[in-house]
Amino acid sequence: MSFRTNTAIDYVEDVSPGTGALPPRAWYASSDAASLSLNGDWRFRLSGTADAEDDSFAEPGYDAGDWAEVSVPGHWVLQGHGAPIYTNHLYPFPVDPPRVPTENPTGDHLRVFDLPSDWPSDGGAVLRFDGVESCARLWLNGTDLGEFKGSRLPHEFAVGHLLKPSGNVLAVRVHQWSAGSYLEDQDQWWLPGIFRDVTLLHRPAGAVLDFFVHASYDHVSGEGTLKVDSDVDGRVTVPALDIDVATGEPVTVVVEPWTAETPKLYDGVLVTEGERVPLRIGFRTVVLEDGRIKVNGKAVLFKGVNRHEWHPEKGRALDLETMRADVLLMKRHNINAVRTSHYPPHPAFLDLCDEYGLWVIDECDLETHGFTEQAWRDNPVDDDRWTPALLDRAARMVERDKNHPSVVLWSLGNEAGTGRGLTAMAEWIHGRDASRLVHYEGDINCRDTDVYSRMYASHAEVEQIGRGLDGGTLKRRELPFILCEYAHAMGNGPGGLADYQRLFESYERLQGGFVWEWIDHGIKDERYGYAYGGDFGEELHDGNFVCDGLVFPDRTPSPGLAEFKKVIEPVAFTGDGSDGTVRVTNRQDFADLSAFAFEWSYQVDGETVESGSLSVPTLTPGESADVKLPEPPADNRGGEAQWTVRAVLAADTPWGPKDHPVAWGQFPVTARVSPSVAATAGPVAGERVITLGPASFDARTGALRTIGGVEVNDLRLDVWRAPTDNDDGASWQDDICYSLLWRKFGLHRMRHRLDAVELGDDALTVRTRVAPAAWEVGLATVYRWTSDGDRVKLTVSVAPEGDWSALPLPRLGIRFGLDAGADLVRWFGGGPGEAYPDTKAASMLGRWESTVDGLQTPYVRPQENGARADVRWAEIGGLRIEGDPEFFFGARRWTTEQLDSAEHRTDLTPGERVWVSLDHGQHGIGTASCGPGPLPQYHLRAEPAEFSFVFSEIS
Ligand code: IPT
Repeated sequence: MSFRTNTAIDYVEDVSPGTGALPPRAWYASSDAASLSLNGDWRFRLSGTADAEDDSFAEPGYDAGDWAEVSVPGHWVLQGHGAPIYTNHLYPFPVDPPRVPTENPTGDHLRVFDLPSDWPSDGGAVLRFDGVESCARLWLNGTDLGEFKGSRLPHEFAVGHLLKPSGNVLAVRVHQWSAGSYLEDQDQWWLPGIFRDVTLLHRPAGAVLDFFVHASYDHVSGEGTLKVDSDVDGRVTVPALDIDVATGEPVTVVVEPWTAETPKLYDGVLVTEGERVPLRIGFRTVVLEDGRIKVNGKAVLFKGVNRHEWHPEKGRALDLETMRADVLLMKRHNINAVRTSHYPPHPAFLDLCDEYGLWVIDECDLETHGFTEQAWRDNPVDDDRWTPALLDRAARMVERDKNHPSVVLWSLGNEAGTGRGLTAMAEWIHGRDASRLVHYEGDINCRDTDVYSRMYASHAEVEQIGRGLDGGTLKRRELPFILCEYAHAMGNGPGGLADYQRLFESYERLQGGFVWEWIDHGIKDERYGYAYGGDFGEELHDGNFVCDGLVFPDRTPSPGLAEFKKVIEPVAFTGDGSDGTVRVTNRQDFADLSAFAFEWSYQVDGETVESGSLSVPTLTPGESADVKLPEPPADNRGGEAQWTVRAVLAADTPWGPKDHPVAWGQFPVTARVSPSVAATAGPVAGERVITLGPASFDARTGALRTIGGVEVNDLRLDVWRAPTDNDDGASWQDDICYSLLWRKFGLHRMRHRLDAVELGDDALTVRTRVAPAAWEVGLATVYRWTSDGDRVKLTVSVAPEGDWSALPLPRLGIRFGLDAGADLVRWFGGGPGEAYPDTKAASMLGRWESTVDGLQTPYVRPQENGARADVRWAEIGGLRIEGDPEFFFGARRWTTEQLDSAEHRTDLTPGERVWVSLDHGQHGIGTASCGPGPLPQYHLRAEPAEFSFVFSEIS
């Protein structure tokens, strides 16, 4: 005998989007209809399976007094019930669509509420859920309202007939796993719960239902045409434009258009018999024309980021201030576009994009990436049974967000392979909204899409595409190109941003890209600081691949964001300054330069000696002008001199204060004079010690011991760095996992053989061979010390031996230990932040100061970090160090080996010494954690090298 278990939960594994919900419509906040937020503390009971408990809890009178509480919006796994799971693309359950595991954490949520005393007695009411992961069934006052899937999409239910003045019982059963989970395999934490708002909306008789604001802009006539289609007839007024028309009627007037650079919104009102709805209208026209995405007649260049919703304590339950923080940070870092990877965001985020000005690719809540493991067999997007669910998702996104001027492209989803379901979505979207373009990266031939989009293509390939030499279908060849993901910002990096930007600006077909990604999804955790995949005992996980953002989990900008800001700045300063002019270019697409004020300053040895304002013509987009610099100040003091020019905000703006820096450039005037030390002192051998000028050395080993009163230990050649995530690369591209190669050849366990300690008349020379066990490769390394009596100069010569051709060096320099009291660091060189050969654009030449702790970049998974580039001199722990040539400077309270073995920040504890690194070279960073490695010009090849440092004690 066989029997089927509980059929009452069949909906969980049903491919359909659900039953009972109202048709999707525009999301808006009414001016006058009452609403009641049901956010707050809800009673909560977790059970291990979908049917462990019956639904009697939904009955009025049920006593949930002994249940726990969770806050809504929220994820129960971040509130002490169960644990989050992180997988990139693998489904954390057996792939057997649409079946899900019997072990299916199910959260029963219960909330009893009264209506406010002034709640209107007429009309209806709607209960709106803005986001529930992944499947919910609900009851109001014991009546079953239905169930739904589509986690990051709104669902509304008509409930007016069920409401009572007081004691309403809203019961919601949420299942972590459902058929919908197969459609939601995004690279992120699996976080069940009611994670967006729950709201009860009064619907007066004659209220607005759905409406569609069509607001186009004719860039030739300068006129905008407004037409508001509304399910319920009414009037539309826009006072600033003297508009007062019936719904459905077009009206054309002269307007200021909306763009991300000039986000002009007109306030309006839609009035029906029963309701007033505020409108914020932005006039703009998006078209595909001449193979370009054009807005208001102009091709746009996306300087974008991929934004997941993230908060280190609340997961994807974001409050308005967190959303605003994202938008402000983006605007302040010159970012002009967001792809809402990989689902429609909280609707308030799009309001902010309208208001502050960001182009948006609004992406549907759809990813089936895990099916790649079975060559996409059974992929729901190519199976007609799932098509209603896909169309439902497309409609819920488009209908909800269609009135946002910021949304310029709809995206079908991410990494879902190809199939008829996607085609159906694209057709439906094109039919419903002809005023925007359709994007989907997986559609490699652009069968259904209006833009050719790729992720992580190398610079070389992007250049081929830019030149139109990439081939592909005829349709694709006529389309513009974007990188919907590039520059994987995991850990230290991304490297190569400036090189991508140069390509975007060189080829018209390339319309920019979206850095992957905005924020590290680290979870605040007492044990680790921030937790990542595997920290919750997941049986399958993808480690810290979830921490790959331009901002840390707490939204502190990482050096990658500073680099991106520099690379995409809206004003370029070029030329060499030597002829007394600098070329200023307006790199914006729409605005002139009138929002910016310009300044010059003149530095000698990094110190500003004079500054003033620079007058720059307002320049139309794309236009350049040669601007005259003042006469250079007479007093060069024989030092290294340069101009710095900057563009800052001329006045307060909604997103940044007056004087907020937006762009800069530097132009050398007189070159640096390298330090010179006359070798006038000679080494003097004592019994145990050799002295040379201010320095003393171990007589047997030639090892440096002191410089003046400063003790120095273990000074020696260093080639090892704690591999970055990009050095570690990705499993699917082993060939560029440099750290594998480095470890294989033992660069982390180099041995230092002492060959000779030679005392000459004017130099102490220590000859060594630095090499790993088991291999023939080695570095013949000579340390030559000279002194003028006050200072001591070390010249390091390195000659590779053996075949190093396939093996770049992680770094090449020296390291040494100083007393732990060393703390304050001052330097003249690149700063204020870290920089490596291919992440150096934002490194500004100047005088900088920090503490040792302040030099560290807190990558969630510890790795090489904190180098300052182009350093002329640095001071630390009583020592002054001058480089010839300039060097990378770093200092930390732990060794490279400790940094290498740490998995979380909490594994790093200060030791007895401060370890200083002076590097002649660093290997580039690249983005091989998902994408190309460093470009060849940033490889640190093992080649003969010579570099010097002059040490003196600071008196
Ligand atoms: C790409 C995904 O679209 C994105 O969600 C994220 O996983 C990113 O990679 C890496 O962090 S897919 C890529 C592995 C081809």
